[in-house]
Amino acid sequence: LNERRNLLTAEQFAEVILNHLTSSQGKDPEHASIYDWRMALSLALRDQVIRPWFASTRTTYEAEAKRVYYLSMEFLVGRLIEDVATNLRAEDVAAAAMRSLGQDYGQVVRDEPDAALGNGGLGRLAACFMDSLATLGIPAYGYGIRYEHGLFEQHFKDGQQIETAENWLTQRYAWEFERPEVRYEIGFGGTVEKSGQTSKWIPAETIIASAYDTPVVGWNGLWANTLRLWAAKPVKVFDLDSFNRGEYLAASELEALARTISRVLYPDDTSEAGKELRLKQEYFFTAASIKDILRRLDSEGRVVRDLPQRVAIQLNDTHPAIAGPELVRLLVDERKLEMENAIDIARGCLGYTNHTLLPEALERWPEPIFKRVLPRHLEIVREIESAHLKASGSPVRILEDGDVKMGELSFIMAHKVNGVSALHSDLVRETVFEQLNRDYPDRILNQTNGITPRRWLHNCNPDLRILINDTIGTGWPADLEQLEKLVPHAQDAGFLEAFKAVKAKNKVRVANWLKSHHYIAVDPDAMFDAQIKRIHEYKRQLMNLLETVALWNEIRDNPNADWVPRVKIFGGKAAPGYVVAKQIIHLINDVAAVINADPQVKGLLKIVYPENYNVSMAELLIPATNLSEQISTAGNEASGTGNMKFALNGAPTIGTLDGANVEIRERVGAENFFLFGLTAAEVVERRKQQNYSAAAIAVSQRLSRALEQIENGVFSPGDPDRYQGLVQDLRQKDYFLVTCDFDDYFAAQRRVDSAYADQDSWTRMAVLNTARVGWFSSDRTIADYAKDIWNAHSLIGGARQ
Ligand code: 26V
Repeated sequence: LNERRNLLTAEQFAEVILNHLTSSQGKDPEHASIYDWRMALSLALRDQVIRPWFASTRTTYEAEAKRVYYLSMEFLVGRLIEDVATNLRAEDVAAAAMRSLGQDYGQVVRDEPDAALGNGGLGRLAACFMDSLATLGIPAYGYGIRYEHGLFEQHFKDGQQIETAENWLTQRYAWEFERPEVRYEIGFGGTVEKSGQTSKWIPAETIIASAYDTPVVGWNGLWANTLRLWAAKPVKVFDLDSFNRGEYLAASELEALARTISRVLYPDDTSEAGKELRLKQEYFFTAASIKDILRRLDSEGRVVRDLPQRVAIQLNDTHPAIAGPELVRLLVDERKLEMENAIDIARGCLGYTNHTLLPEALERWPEPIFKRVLPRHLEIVREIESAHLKASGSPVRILEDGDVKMGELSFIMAHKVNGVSALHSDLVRETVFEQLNRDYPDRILNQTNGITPRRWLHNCNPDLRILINDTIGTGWPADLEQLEKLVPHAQDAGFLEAFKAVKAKNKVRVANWLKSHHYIAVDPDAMFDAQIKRIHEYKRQLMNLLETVALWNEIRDNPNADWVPRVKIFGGKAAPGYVVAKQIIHLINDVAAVINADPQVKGLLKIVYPENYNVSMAELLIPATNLSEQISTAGNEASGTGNMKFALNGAPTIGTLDGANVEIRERVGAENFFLFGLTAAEVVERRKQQNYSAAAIAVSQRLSRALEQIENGVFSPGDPDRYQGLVQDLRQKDYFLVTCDFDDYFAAQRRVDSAYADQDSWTRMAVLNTARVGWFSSDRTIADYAKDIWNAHSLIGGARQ
């Protein structure tokens, strides 16, 4: 196994880079741009991944090992240079090589655009899972879509969000290999031909799914898996006849139409779009992946009866739910299995992860659309439904109210269904799938999310990495619970001092970046309080902002009190069609403009909201944060993973008992977590009461005042009515109970202030957060999926070295 890594010296590596600069980029050092250098470095690193990649394929084949297929509409990968370099343990060699070539390694690293093929938590989780699958040496493929345009770029104009197309593929993507020979025809529409017992789907249109492979290397370079992304291409690239007739647009129309399927990532992660194109995207990448899986099975001389022993297919939410009907279709229509047998075989392979309970995010497809795009699959869904009704006597249907319900379909077609935190899995059992849980009592299980410690500590927080290495050794990146060994050091004044110094340095780094990239001055000695995530009502950025306004009032009323200086950092995008979320963004920026210009709170309170939050920005901000805001309405955040990233980097949480916050608090200790707010059960009860928000506002002076200021235009003097609607909703409905939790939140923030004032005890809290969250490594999560759902195994003994 150790032969897998090709350890080069810095000199040798520099030569490889230089070779790529000339041979791959066609430049000499005198004329190379930073892009050329980045390509050369990336390709040189990619070269080093090939050996473990091939060796992993060979090992898997020889061991006849079961493979895991992770089907996900989103992979929010971010940058890869540092990730690959550190996993190969070649970061020093790479940096030294670049230095010897006269290049600034850090600058080249930061030149890489994020691969932003995801919206948020669900997509980033898929990327962390790919890292852990490779680190654990589990044979696996990630399957997804090679979007031409990733998540839109966010700009602010007069405080409002403007979206522009993201364009990562205008530059070559250094990490991928195009596989023109791996292509499948994917059909849409058409009719179903019957003859006797057999059915055959005759699609009306066909496009090509074409594979692009990115190797994903694990820690220590011992194993590499493949992320295979599908691009849509036309069957016929160009219509020469049209061209010759002078119809130039028509000549390329086929190509443009086909490519539409993989053109753009859907930017809405809550409201069910119900758009035909989205269904086509889902079927496109799922069908290509299933064909690829069966082709591999065939090539290994296996029969489809072996599928459940050979193959585990995990559905990342319902987006690839059509995998069930598609696999059944291929087994029945093309391989002539009996329907019920085919359904059982498919179920033996499939697992389904639920990531949200929000009703508007649960996918349902109107039957007419479904039938138009996938006529044969609709028939198969009916067969699946009858088999389920017959076997279980359950009243739950897949087809209901004219819709195909993808959650029910996924549940019924999967042998295991999991939630993503303990609380969320309980709610999955008790709410959306209550009846199905009774029908299939052993199907639901929990798999609490995790994060990769390589990206989210080792790489993003180099000074903390060094301090931890010096204190407990270097075993932790592959065995994160070793961080427990830091616990005794929480009593060591010298260690606390060093830990605090790391945080201070990271804050200076952010302050400098805010100055140079956003022209904002912040005091690095102030508390950095961050809420960075998608803008959603249930995440309650609005409550955070109201608390900021109330604090502003309080400081102005008592300017001579002992205030703890704070910088409130917001980051995040709103779905382009989510009007309320966009108003919240506008309001954050409006409030920031007023508060930041107020001399009375200068040095005490500041709001910063850098535009275009993404994975790379998270890597910069998280290590510099003192306080992590995880304040969703209990029962709504399935897990959260940002919460884990902050705790790991020494930022205690202010939060509700929601998602994985519950488990984080249990592990770090209640005394190291600032808890407030209604519980999930209390939220349900409160919603039954009449006028709960009016009642909550009536008893809170602070809240009333802040709401009045916002609705009277204090923060929008040129347009005083701007936020009437937003505030009216809080007064009259407030579905997410911002008003009900406000006072408790404000009080918790003041407990934070006092705790922060004692810097020694605050740092001790921060250390204990880092020390006790090792369990939230995605290595643990993946090991548990492998054991409880996939029955898949590691093919490397010594990953933890
Ligand atoms: C839904 C839809 C609906 C149709 C349009 C496109 C689209 C895209 C994504 C989604 C599902 C979003 C669900 C999601 O991201 N859930 C988050 O998953 C994280 C990983 O498990 C978890 O930590 C977050 O709490 C949860 O909100």
